Amino acid sequence: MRTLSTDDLFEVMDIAFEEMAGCEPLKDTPYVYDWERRAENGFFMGVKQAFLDHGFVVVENFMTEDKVAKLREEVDTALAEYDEPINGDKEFSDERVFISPKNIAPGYAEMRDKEGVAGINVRAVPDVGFIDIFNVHRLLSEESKEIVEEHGPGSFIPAIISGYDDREWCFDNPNLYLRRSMGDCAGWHYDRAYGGLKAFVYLTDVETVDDGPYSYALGTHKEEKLRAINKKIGDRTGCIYAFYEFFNRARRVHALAKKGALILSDQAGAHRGWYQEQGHERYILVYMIDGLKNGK
Ligand SMILES: O=C(O)CCC(=O)C(=O)O
Ligand SMILES: [Fe+2]
Repeated sequence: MRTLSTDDLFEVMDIAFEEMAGCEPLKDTPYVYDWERRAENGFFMGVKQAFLDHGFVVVENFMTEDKVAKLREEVDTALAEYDEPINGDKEFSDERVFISPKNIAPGYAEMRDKEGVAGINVRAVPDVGFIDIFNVHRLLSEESKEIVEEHGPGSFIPAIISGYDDREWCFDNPNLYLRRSMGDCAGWHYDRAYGGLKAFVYLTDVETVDDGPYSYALGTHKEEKLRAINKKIGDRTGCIYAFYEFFNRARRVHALAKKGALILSDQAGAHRGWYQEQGHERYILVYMIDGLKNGK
């Protein structure tokens, strides 16, 4: 009898978990589109269908290179200005929390949720070194604020997500993620505290897995039973994020794309940032999109 390798064993377990949960098979709808082909028949319906089927869709060339460059330049300037550690949030941050205006020192959740506070936070375990810039628009020029607006709430995204389910969607504060040489980070998870959608725009080329792409397990957004099984395992093992490690690996995709690409993602599905190699950096503009049910 052939002995199973660890990889084989995990593959068998992944499939067994899906069968136990009665998952839908992976759909073959394409999940990569090109904004430059938006005038072609079926473009918008294609993007919409992909998002429904997979909970994930990539639209390349969504932001032009000059606009990406402008945002990058201003973000880098802002980062260089906030080099004074102010406060540490024990649960989610290491000791480097930089905020504006400088006399307010909120914690992670407050910066995430509070409109008007631009905050730069460096995360602690399990995302050591991960930099969040909350309310990034507050640090930008009027021209760049407009770029942020026109690629989020002012773009085609509201039309794509309207009728997605019974929730009403509203754009929350824009954020920016920066990861540099982050070999380790949180594993596969869903967003427990934040069950909504996110739209990401890459501000760096993320063309190989070494760049630490955003990664997604297609179709897992709809698999409530599978998510519940995973949650139980995560709770029992003391995982501090919302564990969603077990799914058929055939579903796993990496968003590999040049700067300017848009990724639309349902955060109820299994996702993670991939491991990054030394010397690689990744900037992402992030739109949080909240789902309201009956106005709540
Ligand atoms: O791309 C990453 O680094 C992880 C992002 C993530 O988990 C999220 O935005 O919810
Ligand atoms: Fe997440």
